[in-house]
Amino acid sequence: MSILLASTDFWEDMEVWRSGLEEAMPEMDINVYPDEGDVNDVEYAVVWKHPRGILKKYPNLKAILSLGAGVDHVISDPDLPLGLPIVRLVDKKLTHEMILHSLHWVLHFHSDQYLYRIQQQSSEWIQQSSIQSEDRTIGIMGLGNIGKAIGNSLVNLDFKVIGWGARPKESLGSIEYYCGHEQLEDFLSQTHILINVLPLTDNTKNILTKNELTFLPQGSFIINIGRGGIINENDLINFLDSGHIKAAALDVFAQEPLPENNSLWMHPSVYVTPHIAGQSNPRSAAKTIAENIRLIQNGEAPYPIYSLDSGY
Ligand code: OXD
Repeated sequence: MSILLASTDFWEDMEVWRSGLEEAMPEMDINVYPDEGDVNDVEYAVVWKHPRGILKKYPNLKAILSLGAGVDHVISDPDLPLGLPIVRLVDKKLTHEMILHSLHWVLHFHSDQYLYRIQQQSSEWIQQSSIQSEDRTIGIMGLGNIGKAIGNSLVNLDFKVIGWGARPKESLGSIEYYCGHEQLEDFLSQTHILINVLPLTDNTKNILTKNELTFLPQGSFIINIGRGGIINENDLINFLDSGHIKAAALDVFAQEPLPENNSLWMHPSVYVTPHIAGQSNPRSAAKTIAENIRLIQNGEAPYPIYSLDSGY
């Protein structure tokens, strides 16, 4: 019985993940691809952008667990073995990082830091009049574990927070919730700072094109920490050029790494970060992954399992 760690992205971190998992599950053999050991022994694949096609090599595979929050990097493998549970990573350290990243940009835009930076370049001393946090509406698209946690931390700072998602939700405390395409306009038209946390699914792909971006109030901001394919990048650039959207902090892109010649790199109103908003923390995430493997071994369901129906 063994666990296989496989990634094409952060090879250099794989030893850290291995020792985290070894500590949490000393009874297991843990290998790092391409050193897979006996293929018949591999029961759990723990992956981030694994080399395409490898997972069908393991006849006794019981589950695929993601090293990150999303699983689009798993399900996009055309050779994925069918019928196995695919387990997302919900880890409190990762959620915490995403909260911090979101707070950073919300505060940056809310308190005009982007403007003071521009003013400084021409030695301009202009005091912008400040807006109270309760008069600023932050709209969050994607109210899963991470979106909710970000929303609650902004509520605690007195921002008005509203949320949007594809499916009805139980009460979200003081976060007013908008649901489905019919309520998207209502949601967007009140949103001064939009935070996208949505996963990429057939339903969310390109959900924000010029038709929807028009609903945002003039001078709004966008923070994208969900997935790049959700916002049409050409339409976003046009809205930034016209000033309808004042600035965007983008951590995720339709193509990653962001190609060198992509105009988002040089756009004066765009802040690019290289998909770092919620980096998995091997020390805490290895424990979460180990707990899920134990649940499967005991015949119980790991959490959360990717659902084919909802696409995440
Ligand atoms: C992700 C992650 O899924 O960084 O994007 O965890």
